[in-house]
Amino acid sequence: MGKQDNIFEGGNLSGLPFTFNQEVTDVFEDMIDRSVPGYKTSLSLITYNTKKHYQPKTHCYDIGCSLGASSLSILKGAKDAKIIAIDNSSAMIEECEKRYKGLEQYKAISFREEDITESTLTNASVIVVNYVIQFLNLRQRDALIKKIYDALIPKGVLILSEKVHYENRYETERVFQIHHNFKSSNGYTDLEISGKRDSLEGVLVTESEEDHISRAKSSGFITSEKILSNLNFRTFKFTK
Ligand code: GEK
Repeated sequence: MGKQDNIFEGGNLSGLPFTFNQEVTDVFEDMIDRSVPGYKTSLSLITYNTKKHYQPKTHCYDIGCSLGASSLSILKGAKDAKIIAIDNSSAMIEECEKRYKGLEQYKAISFREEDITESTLTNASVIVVNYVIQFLNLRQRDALIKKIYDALIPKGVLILSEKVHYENRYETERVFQIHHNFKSSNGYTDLEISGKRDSLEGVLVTESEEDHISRAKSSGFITSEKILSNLNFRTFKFTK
């Protein structure tokens, strides 16, 4: 576990947009755990669904792997899987290499510093995208979900987690308020919360639950299931 997140203690002093740099990498686990309700449950669901859907001699992908938490969850579900973990943050990938390289129990995971919009994906039975496409532009999201569909073998699954908003503005505001309280109860001050929100403006762009389902359907996925709903965060399982 890394350091405690106090990056926005003074608000967004520099006015800079949020990036996954060294400073964020150093506190990432604390940051995601205190900011994303249901994060740990999403990891358990990855293990559970990998156990159910992994098919031997196929790849599993962890797209936007950060520090590899989803990769470790995949590995718990399929001990003989070959896992390819991709992230375009050099700080994140360097930290993964430092933590896991050379350790026998993690040799199934290969970490790649790559922009996922340019990666080639093949022969997969399980692809995990845990809170990542919210950082891509809309055209890139369409192309990525289609690329994932094409890379999956029949009965393969995409497990997708995202922050969402509601079509109804009042519901968005209501849940936004409860999410704010969730972060406060995890020790963030109002200044920290608003500082991070400013820095994420235009960087993390949410869509509605329906947007994600309709994108998956138009990419070809046959079934869609909502497997986790916690405030304004969702996890879906889409099956080919
Ligand atoms: C987890 N999945 O712990 N190409 C590759 N990586 C990208 C791209 C891109 N174009 N855009 C963003 N990322 C993890 C948590 S965090 C979620 C994922 C969050 C990467 C980015 O560098 C970061 O590491 C990750 O997506 C998002 O289960 O911070 O809310």
